[in-house]
Amino acid sequence: MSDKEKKSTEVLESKGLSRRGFLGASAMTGAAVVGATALGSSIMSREAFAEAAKEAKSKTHVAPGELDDYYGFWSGGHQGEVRVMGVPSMRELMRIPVFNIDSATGWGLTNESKRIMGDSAKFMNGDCHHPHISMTDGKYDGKYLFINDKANSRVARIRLDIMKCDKITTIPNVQSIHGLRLQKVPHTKYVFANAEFIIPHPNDGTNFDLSGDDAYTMFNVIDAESMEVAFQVIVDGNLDNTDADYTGKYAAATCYNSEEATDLGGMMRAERDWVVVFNIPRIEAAIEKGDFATLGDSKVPVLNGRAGSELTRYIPVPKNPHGLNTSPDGKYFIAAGKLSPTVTMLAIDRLDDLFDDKFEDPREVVIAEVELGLGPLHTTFDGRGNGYTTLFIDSQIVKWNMDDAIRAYNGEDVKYIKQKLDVHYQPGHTHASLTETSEADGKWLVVLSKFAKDRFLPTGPLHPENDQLIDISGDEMKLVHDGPAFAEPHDCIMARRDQIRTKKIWDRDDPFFAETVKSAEADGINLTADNKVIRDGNKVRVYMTSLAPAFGVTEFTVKQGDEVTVTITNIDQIEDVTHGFVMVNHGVSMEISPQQTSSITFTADKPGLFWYYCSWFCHALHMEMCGRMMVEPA
Ligand code: K7E
Ligand code: CUA
Ligand code: CA
Repeated sequence: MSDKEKKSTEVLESKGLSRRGFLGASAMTGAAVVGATALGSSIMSREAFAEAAKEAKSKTHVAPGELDDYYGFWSGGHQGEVRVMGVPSMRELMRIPVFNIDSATGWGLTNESKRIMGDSAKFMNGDCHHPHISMTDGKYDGKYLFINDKANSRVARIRLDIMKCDKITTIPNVQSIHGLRLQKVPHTKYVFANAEFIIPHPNDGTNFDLSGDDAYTMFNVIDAESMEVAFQVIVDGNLDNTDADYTGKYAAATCYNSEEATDLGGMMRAERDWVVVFNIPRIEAAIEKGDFATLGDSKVPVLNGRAGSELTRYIPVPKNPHGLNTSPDGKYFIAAGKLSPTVTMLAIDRLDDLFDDKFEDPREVVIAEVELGLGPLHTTFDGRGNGYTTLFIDSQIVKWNMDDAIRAYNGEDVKYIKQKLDVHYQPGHTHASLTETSEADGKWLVVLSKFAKDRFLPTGPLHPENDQLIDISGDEMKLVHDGPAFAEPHDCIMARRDQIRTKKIWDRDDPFFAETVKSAEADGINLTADNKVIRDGNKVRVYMTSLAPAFGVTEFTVKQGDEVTVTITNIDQIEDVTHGFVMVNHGVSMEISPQQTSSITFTADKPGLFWYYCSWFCHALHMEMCGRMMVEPA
């Protein structure tokens, strides 16, 4: 401990508070700054601290057997999955593997998941940032959740009725899908996905120059049902985050590299970069008219949306802007300044005039640009007219009133900043309950802090992050919970629990494993009844049922070098009775939930006897649920 720290600990202890207690108390009341320098003025009494802690506990406490009010979906960042959380308990309910390989469920190992991953199944990593739930009329419809993969330029869809990924699309002609949002109105027909990095076209190794017109990145729009890329729009600069409006007409994206530089210094040169607005009906009309080109082998319509095009408008905003968020009243696109201490509010109802060239200066759509603090990254809303913006450098979340911000921008003497609350530490995204919909309910706010430092038991050089839960239902923000998170939930989304309707057991005709059912039928197999081994040259197909606590086939024989496909149908009808299948020493593992069919293919490359067993605890005799594969030498 340094002298300074020792001193502060002494002072704290003399006031009946530990350093840790001080951190907690200060955070809970939103009082002043954390740290030894701010001692004295902001210390609560011991009683007040105990009272605040008790209140916080009662707010987030979801007793054993009780259910949370909200589903939260957290991105898993460069870990590649989506995590399902209960809010306000912040309990982790489930993990949905998407861009990663998952040993428990067999994601990335089973034939069903490999089919969904398609050509990109060869990649074992992903980097997901932005999970978003499909909407109808500006409200969550609970059908799908979409998420980007920055690492391998993909967009995935999760079916929320089964909480499994059912489609993954690699976006052609671009690198690194980052910002992702959905069309809100009339329904999520389109997924808007920003590609971040500028690349040469064609990118075939003949040209590495990024300065010419044949180097660019694109705004990508995916059909939410088919998951095919509907169109791509060439832009100037690059693209970071995006959001859509509540008319279905506009999407907007931040650009931090208007300089089109390849180095850090260059990307920070300009005082302003921009928000680019996309006019969706005009783009659709241009495609209708055949006003597009294609690139290479891709059939996706590519349109020119560079400055001067009728399809886009470029609005200068300061400086390396990052988050782009639509207020739930549908009035504003709000860009967070990142290298500028400001947020810029763009009036969506002025965009028609902007596109009709009624303004000399595109900055006419800027209705306010106000200072909030250092390093503003993302904004969320309570549905009562307030925005909440994370301040990365200040390690704070700032609550500000949008109407007051506009009045202040117009010269009135109003305080638009309502409160600043310390968060721990360096927050990125923030998300309030139902905030991306017209139903923003102003109850809970999650702040996803990038650094946990000393907030949890130490875990070695690699620390968890810290997802903090803040009660925003009253006038004051109150920090009520710290939740450690593994790398790196950039963003999360919360929906009311009644908005998500899940299946209890699988339907036998579920498309998730329909291909597997089809090929079994071609083998003359009735999956829910038959236990059979079919030999087809050096391919062996083993079909079996599982019913707790036994597999339908408990021994089978193959030849060394055979390609073996094991297809298992769980004929248990009881909710929660999931079986697993692990073939020892073969890298084979998968989940088979009630009424599900799962299959996995491997090579029996070693002669000998190999046990297989059930890996999901299903029965008192779960350990006994096993069988043997005999591999005869070639
Ligand atoms: Cu701010 Cu990828 Cu949404 Cu991270 S991005 S924080
Ligand atoms: Cu079947 Cu454990
Ligand atoms: Ca810049």
